[in-house]
Amino acid sequence: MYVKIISFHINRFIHHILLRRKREFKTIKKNQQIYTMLEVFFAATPNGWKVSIALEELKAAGCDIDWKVVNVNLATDMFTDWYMEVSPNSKMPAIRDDGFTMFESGAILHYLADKFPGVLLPKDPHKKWTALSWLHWQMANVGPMFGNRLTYIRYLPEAGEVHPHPQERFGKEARRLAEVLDRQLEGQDYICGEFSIVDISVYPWLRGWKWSKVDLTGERLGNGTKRLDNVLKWIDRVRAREGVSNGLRWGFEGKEDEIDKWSEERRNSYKKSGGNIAVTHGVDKAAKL
Ligand SMILES: N[C@@H](CCC(=O)N[C@@H](CS)C(=O)NCC(=O)O)C(=O)O
Repeated sequence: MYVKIISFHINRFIHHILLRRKREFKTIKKNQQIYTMLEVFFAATPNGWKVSIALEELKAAGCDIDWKVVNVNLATDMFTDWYMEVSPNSKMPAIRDDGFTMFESGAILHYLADKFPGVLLPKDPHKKWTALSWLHWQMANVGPMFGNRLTYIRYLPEAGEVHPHPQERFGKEARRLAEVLDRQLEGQDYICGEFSIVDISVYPWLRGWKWSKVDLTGERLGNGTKRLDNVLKWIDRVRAREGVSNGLRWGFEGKEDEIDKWSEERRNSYKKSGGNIAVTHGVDKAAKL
């Protein structure tokens, strides 16, 4: 009899502990609001900052959201089994929310905006779909063009490879996209009127225009090249937001003075690791196909 009672209590105790552990990873109710534990697979790059900025913007808007940052190493983690389970395309960022994994920054932004309706995407259906057109525009154009421009103008030369044609091609296309953005910003503060995941997706690439050598002022290109004032002002406007400011801090903890002006050491380390990734991941992995 006593044995039965004791074993009943032991079982209940174990059950209680297991349930508590499980709940820590689940969406739980806290003060009547949804409390979310989210893991963010992050590195301090434009695609990584899209997620950090979105999360910090949600927090700044009063959403009850919490997260855990899992810092990933772009050079060594991307092709590991554990990371490919989270991000099958071997790229950062990725998230795991209550055991549910997602990759591709645009999809992650849309997911986060959907989770907290009315904060980072307009509620009006037409405005929302217009914003999503611009989000896809970013994903298919701005990210790849600015990314390739960086690779060819900064990273590959560091690894001893200079390819003038792609340097020029991606540079011209990036500048053209900045002109599209300048026209879209005419007469409005943000890309789709109100601040949204569209601004969050485009900003991390545009803020680095000097680093990717995409001439927004027209001073370097000359020949009457237009100064893209709408874009330049928008960059400052977005930068001034509390959520954006907090999002850009990720990866710069203790070195906040480097957020807007990278030290020589950081620039060299980005060039070096960018060069290594461009050579080894881009060429070796593709060659295995
Ligand atoms: N379209 C993807 C692009 C992600 C991407 O290219 N991420 C880079 C860092 S910014 C990366 O993971 N690079 C590692 C590699 O190419 O091996 C997205 O937006 O999430």
